[in-house]
Amino acid sequence: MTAIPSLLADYERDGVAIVRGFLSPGEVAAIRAELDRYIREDLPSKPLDARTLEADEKTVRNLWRLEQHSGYFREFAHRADLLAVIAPLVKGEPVLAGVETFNKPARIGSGVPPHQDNAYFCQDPPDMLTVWIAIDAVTEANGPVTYLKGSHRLGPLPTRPSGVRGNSIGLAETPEAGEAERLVALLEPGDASIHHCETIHYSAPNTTDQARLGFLLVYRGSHTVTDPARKDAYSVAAAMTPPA
Ligand SMILES: O=C(O)CCC(=O)C(=O)O
Repeated sequence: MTAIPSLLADYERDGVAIVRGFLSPGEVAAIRAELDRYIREDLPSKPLDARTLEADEKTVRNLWRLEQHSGYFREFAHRADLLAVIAPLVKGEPVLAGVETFNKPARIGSGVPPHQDNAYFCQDPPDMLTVWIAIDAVTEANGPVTYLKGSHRLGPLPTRPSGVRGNSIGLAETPEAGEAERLVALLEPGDASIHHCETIHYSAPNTTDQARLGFLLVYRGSHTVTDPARKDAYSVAAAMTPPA
Protein backbone atom coordinates (compact mmCIF):
# COMPACT_ATOMS: atom_id res chain seq x y z
CA MET A 1 0.00 0.00 0.00
CA THR A 2 1.36 3.41 -0.94
CA ALA A 3 1.27 6.51 1.30
CA ILE A 4 -1.88 8.63 1.00
CA PRO A 5 -0.99 12.26 1.79
CA SER A 6 -4.49 13.82 1.61
CA LEU A 7 -6.37 10.98 3.28
CA LEU A 8 -6.88 12.54 6.72
CA ALA A 9 -7.85 15.96 5.29
CA ASP A 10 -10.31 14.44 2.78
CA TYR A 11 -11.81 12.17 5.44
CA GLU A 12 -12.25 14.94 8.01
CA ARG A 13 -13.72 17.38 5.49
CA ASP A 14 -16.06 15.05 3.57
CA GLY A 15 -16.55 12.10 5.93
CA VAL A 16 -15.37 9.90 3.07
CA ALA A 17 -12.12 9.51 1.15
CA ILE A 18 -11.18 7.47 -1.90
CA VAL A 19 -7.92 5.53 -1.90
CA ARG A 20 -6.85 4.23 -5.31
CA GLY A 21 -4.86 0.98 -5.29
CA PHE A 22 -5.53 0.29 -1.62
CA LEU A 23 -4.90 -3.40 -2.39
CA SER A 24 -2.83 -4.91 -5.19
CA PRO A 25 -4.34 -7.11 -7.92
CA GLY A 26 -2.77 -10.15 -6.20
CA GLU A 27 -4.35 -9.26 -2.85
CA VAL A 28 -7.74 -8.74 -4.51
CA ALA A 29 -7.49 -12.14 -6.21
CA ALA A 30 -6.58 -13.84 -2.93
CA ILE A 31 -9.53 -12.25 -1.09
CA ARG A 32 -11.93 -13.22 -3.86
CA ALA A 33 -10.68 -16.82 -3.83
CA GLU A 34 -11.01 -17.08 -0.04
CA LEU A 35 -14.52 -15.56 -0.06
CA ASP A 36 -15.58 -18.05 -2.74
CA ARG A 37 -14.10 -20.92 -0.76
CA TYR A 38 -15.67 -19.72 2.51
CA ILE A 39 -19.15 -19.44 0.95
CA ARG A 40 -18.87 -22.88 -0.66
CA GLU A 41 -17.24 -24.86 2.15
CA ASP A 42 -17.68 -23.05 5.48
CA LEU A 43 -20.85 -20.96 5.36
CA PRO A 44 -23.28 -23.92 5.33
CA SER A 45 -22.19 -24.89 8.85
CA LYS A 46 -22.16 -21.33 10.27
CA PRO A 47 -25.03 -19.78 12.26
CA LEU A 48 -27.76 -17.98 10.31
CA ASP A 49 -26.46 -14.58 11.40
CA ALA A 50 -23.27 -15.21 9.42
CA ARG A 51 -25.07 -14.04 6.29
CA THR A 52 -28.05 -12.33 4.66
CA LEU A 53 -29.45 -13.77 1.43
CA GLU A 54 -31.04 -12.00 -1.53
CA ALA A 55 -34.76 -12.43 -2.31
CA ASP A 56 -34.05 -15.69 -4.20
CA GLU A 57 -33.17 -17.14 -0.76
CA LYS A 58 -29.93 -18.65 -2.04
CA THR A 59 -27.57 -15.95 -3.31
CA VAL A 60 -25.44 -14.24 -0.65
CA ARG A 61 -26.21 -10.53 -0.17
CA ASN A 62 -23.89 -10.09 2.81
CA LEU A 63 -21.42 -12.06 4.83
CA TRP A 64 -21.25 -10.91 8.46
CA ARG A 65 -18.84 -11.53 11.33
CA LEU A 66 -16.03 -12.91 9.16
CA GLU A 67 -13.61 -11.78 11.86
CA GLN A 68 -15.24 -14.39 14.12
CA HIS A 69 -15.71 -17.14 11.55
CA SER A 70 -12.48 -16.96 9.56
CA GLY A 71 -8.89 -16.86 10.82
CA TYR A 72 -7.83 -15.74 7.34
CA PHE A 73 -9.96 -12.59 7.38
CA ARG A 74 -9.30 -11.85 11.07
CA GLU A 75 -5.58 -11.92 10.40
CA PHE A 76 -5.90 -9.88 7.22
CA ALA A 77 -7.80 -7.11 9.05
CA HIS A 78 -5.04 -6.89 11.67
CA ARG A 79 -2.26 -6.20 9.17
CA ALA A 80 0.07 -3.59 10.65
CA ASP A 81 0.10 -1.47 7.47
CA LEU A 82 -3.72 -1.27 7.49
CA LEU A 83 -3.89 -0.39 11.18
CA ALA A 84 -1.31 2.37 10.66
CA VAL A 85 -3.57 4.00 8.03
CA ILE A 86 -6.67 3.68 10.22
CA ALA A 87 -5.23 4.94 13.56
CA PRO A 88 -5.28 8.71 12.83
CA LEU A 89 -8.76 8.46 11.32
CA VAL A 90 -10.28 6.82 14.43
CA LYS A 91 -8.22 9.15 16.65
CA GLY A 92 -6.66 6.33 18.63
CA GLU A 93 -5.78 2.67 18.71
CA PRO A 94 -7.86 0.84 16.07
CA VAL A 95 -10.01 -2.05 17.29
CA LEU A 96 -11.41 -4.37 14.65
CA ALA A 97 -15.23 -4.32 14.86
CA GLY A 98 -16.25 -6.29 11.78
CA VAL A 99 -15.28 -7.91 8.49
CA GLU A 100 -18.21 -8.10 6.06
CA THR A 101 -19.22 -8.18 2.44
CA PHE A 102 -21.85 -6.40 0.37
CA ASN A 103 -21.95 -8.74 -2.64
CA LYS A 104 -24.53 -6.91 -4.83
CA PRO A 105 -24.76 -9.90 -7.19
CA ALA A 106 -25.55 -9.44 -10.89
CA ARG A 107 -29.24 -8.86 -11.74
CA ILE A 108 -30.62 -9.55 -8.24
CA GLY A 109 -28.40 -7.47 -5.94
CA SER A 110 -30.73 -5.42 -3.73
CA GLY A 111 -30.44 -1.75 -2.81
CA VAL A 112 -29.29 -0.22 0.45
CA PRO A 113 -31.47 2.56 1.94
CA PRO A 114 -29.91 5.87 3.08
CA HIS A 115 -28.39 5.34 6.52
CA GLN A 116 -25.64 6.24 8.96
CA ASP A 117 -23.66 3.22 10.11
CA ASN A 118 -23.60 4.50 13.68
CA ALA A 119 -27.30 3.65 13.94
CA TYR A 120 -25.99 0.05 13.85
CA PHE A 121 -22.70 0.56 15.69
CA CYS A 122 -24.04 2.96 18.39
CA GLN A 123 -20.58 4.26 19.36
CA ASP A 124 -19.81 7.40 21.32
CA PRO A 125 -17.76 9.35 20.33
CA PRO A 126 -18.35 8.35 16.69
CA ASP A 127 -14.70 7.52 15.99
CA MET A 128 -15.51 4.51 13.85
CA LEU A 129 -15.22 3.87 10.14
CA THR A 130 -15.55 1.41 7.31
CA VAL A 131 -12.96 0.61 4.67
CA TRP A 132 -15.03 -0.47 1.63
CA ILE A 133 -12.73 -2.31 -0.78
CA ALA A 134 -13.82 -3.02 -4.36
CA ILE A 135 -13.23 -6.64 -5.37
CA ASP A 136 -15.20 -6.11 -8.62
CA ALA A 137 -15.22 -2.90 -10.65
CA VAL A 138 -17.90 -0.50 -9.37
CA THR A 139 -19.60 1.44 -12.17
CA GLU A 140 -22.46 3.97 -12.42
CA ALA A 141 -24.69 1.05 -13.45
CA ASN A 142 -24.04 -1.76 -10.97
CA GLY A 143 -25.03 -0.01 -7.74
CA PRO A 144 -22.15 2.17 -6.54
CA VAL A 145 -22.23 3.46 -2.98
CA THR A 146 -23.17 7.16 -2.96
CA TYR A 147 -22.05 9.31 -0.01
CA LEU A 148 -23.39 12.71 1.08
CA LYS A 149 -20.21 14.70 1.57
CA GLY A 150 -19.90 16.41 4.95
CA SER A 151 -23.01 14.68 6.36
CA HIS A 152 -20.94 13.18 9.20
CA ARG A 153 -20.98 16.68 10.71
CA LEU A 154 -24.79 16.52 11.10
CA GLY A 155 -24.38 14.10 14.00
CA PRO A 156 -26.74 11.19 14.60
CA LEU A 157 -30.04 11.76 12.74
CA PRO A 158 -33.47 10.27 13.57
CA THR A 159 -33.91 6.69 12.33
CA ARG A 160 -36.69 4.30 11.43
CA PRO A 161 -36.78 0.58 10.69
CA SER A 162 -36.26 0.16 6.94
CA GLY A 163 -37.77 -3.29 6.40
CA VAL A 164 -34.71 -4.15 4.27
CA ARG A 165 -33.00 -7.44 5.09
CA GLY A 166 -29.36 -6.77 5.90
CA ASN A 167 -29.95 -3.03 6.38
CA SER A 168 -32.68 -2.94 9.00
CA ILE A 169 -32.33 0.66 10.16
CA GLY A 170 -32.41 3.70 7.89
CA LEU A 171 -32.87 7.44 8.16
CA ALA A 172 -36.33 8.73 9.07
CA GLU A 173 -35.71 11.49 6.49
CA THR A 174 -32.83 11.91 4.06
CA PRO A 175 -31.48 15.48 3.82
CA GLU A 176 -31.65 17.11 0.37
CA ALA A 177 -28.29 17.01 -1.44
CA GLY A 178 -27.29 18.49 -4.78
CA GLU A 179 -24.94 16.77 -7.20
CA ALA A 180 -21.92 18.65 -5.84
CA GLU A 181 -22.58 17.26 -2.38
CA ARG A 182 -22.71 13.64 -3.53
CA LEU A 183 -19.70 11.40 -3.98
CA VAL A 184 -20.46 8.37 -6.16
CA ALA A 185 -17.69 5.88 -5.40
CA LEU A 186 -16.72 4.52 -8.82
CA LEU A 187 -13.89 2.12 -8.10
CA GLU A 188 -11.54 -0.28 -9.84
CA PRO A 189 -10.77 -3.57 -8.13
CA GLY A 190 -8.41 -2.84 -5.24
CA ASP A 191 -9.56 0.77 -4.78
CA ALA A 192 -11.24 1.66 -1.48
CA SER A 193 -13.56 4.25 -0.03
CA ILE A 194 -13.16 4.95 3.67
CA HIS A 195 -16.22 6.44 5.36
CA HIS A 196 -16.98 7.84 8.80
CA CYS A 197 -19.78 6.06 10.69
CA GLU A 198 -22.08 9.09 10.54
CA THR A 199 -21.66 9.80 6.82
CA ILE A 200 -25.00 9.22 5.05
CA HIS A 201 -24.75 6.69 2.21
CA TYR A 202 -26.89 4.36 0.10
CA SER A 203 -26.77 2.27 -3.07
CA ALA A 204 -29.19 1.23 -5.82
CA PRO A 205 -30.05 -2.37 -6.82
CA ASN A 206 -27.81 -4.06 -9.36
CA THR A 207 -29.76 -4.77 -12.54
CA THR A 208 -26.67 -5.38 -14.70
CA ASP A 209 -24.84 -8.58 -15.58
CA GLN A 210 -21.77 -7.39 -13.64
CA ALA A 211 -21.51 -8.33 -9.97
CA ARG A 212 -20.30 -5.62 -7.57
CA LEU A 213 -18.58 -7.32 -4.66
CA GLY A 214 -17.41 -5.08 -1.81
CA PHE A 215 -15.20 -6.33 1.03
CA LEU A 216 -15.53 -4.26 4.20
CA LEU A 217 -13.30 -3.76 7.23
CA VAL A 218 -14.84 -1.91 10.18
CA TYR A 219 -12.73 -0.32 12.94
CA ARG A 220 -13.36 1.88 15.97
CA GLY A 221 -11.01 3.73 18.27
CA SER A 222 -10.37 1.82 21.50
CA HIS A 223 -11.82 4.79 23.44
CA THR A 224 -15.39 4.53 22.04
CA VAL A 225 -18.26 3.08 24.10
CA THR A 226 -21.69 1.73 23.18
CA ASP A 227 -24.71 4.02 23.74
CA PRO A 228 -27.39 1.72 25.23
CA ALA A 229 -30.41 3.80 24.07
CA ARG A 230 -29.25 3.71 20.46
CA LYS A 231 -28.48 -0.01 20.73
CA ASP A 232 -32.08 -0.63 21.85
CA ALA A 233 -33.45 1.20 18.76
CA TYR A 234 -31.18 -0.88 16.53
CA SER A 235 -32.17 -4.16 18.20
CA VAL A 236 -35.88 -3.40 17.62
CA ALA A 237 -35.23 -2.72 13.90
CA ALA A 238 -32.93 -5.74 13.46
CA ALA A 239 -35.52 -8.04 15.03
CA MET A 240 -37.93 -7.11 12.21
CA THR A 241 -35.51 -8.22 9.47
CA PRO A 242 -32.90 -10.44 11.13
CA PRO A 243 -29.99 -10.78 11.34
CA ALA A 244 -28.89 -7.18 10.61
O1 LIG B 1 -22.13 -1.79 -0.44
C1 LIG B 1 -23.19 -1.17 -0.37
O2 LIG B 1 -23.98 -1.09 -1.29
C2 LIG B 1 -23.56 -0.47 0.93
C3 LIG B 1 -22.42 -0.44 1.89
C4 LIG B 1 -22.75 0.10 3.22
O3 LIG B 1 -23.87 0.37 3.56
C5 LIG B 1 -21.65 0.36 4.14
O4 LIG B 1 -20.49 0.28 3.73
O5 LIG B 1 -21.93 0.68 5.30
